[in-house]
Amino acid sequence: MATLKGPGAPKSYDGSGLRVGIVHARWNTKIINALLSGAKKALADSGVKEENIVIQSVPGSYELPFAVQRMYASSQLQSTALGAGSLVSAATDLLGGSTSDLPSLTKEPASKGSTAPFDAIIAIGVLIKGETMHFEYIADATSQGLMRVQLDAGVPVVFGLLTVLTEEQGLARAGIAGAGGNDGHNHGSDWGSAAVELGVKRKGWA
Ligand code: DLZ
Repeated sequence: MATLKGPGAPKSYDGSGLRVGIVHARWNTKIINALLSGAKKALADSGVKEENIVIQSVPGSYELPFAVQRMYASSQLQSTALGAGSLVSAATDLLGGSTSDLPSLTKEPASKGSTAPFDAIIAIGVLIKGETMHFEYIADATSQGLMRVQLDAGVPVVFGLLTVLTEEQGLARAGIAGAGGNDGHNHGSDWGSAAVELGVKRKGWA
């Protein structure tokens, strides 16, 4: 049945060629963990390979924009360094030399995953309103920061920041059974799907 809320009829995108980053805050861990699971499941359901999902954590939501920015920049650097490393290796092979003294960044990483820059990054945080103005400041700064990073870097940053009035509302939006107003829907799942859709579309918008 069609509903008013949510991203509309689901369309599936093939995420098998994508590399996706997730950065999550640790405040309100129970809700965060459920949202993270929902996001990971949606990525896997769209074909994103486990080895191409990189997860980092930060203390609180306020740290998310900086972490996303550095994570993306370092993935670009790693990709460039490895590309340069292959060229140096090929040139050294041609000259009959050795690459064993090259800086470690130019060597193949231990992971079997892709070394391409991230196609999308999901930022996950849960802000629960307290009695002071902290909530408003952090919510505003984090939202603005995440938007700025995605436009400056040209990489989709999925807005996985829940801003709720009570813990109960947070639990409900993470699909945790028994929470008030819970329809079983996990918003993390929408964020995983959004990352795949934007990651795939961005390749065509390059
Ligand atoms: C300080 C703070 C407060 C009051 N509430 C939350 C919250 O509900 N969710 C969250 O993710 N982080 C919270 N923080 C921590 C800040 O985001 C940040 O980690 C600290 O101010 C250190 O920069």
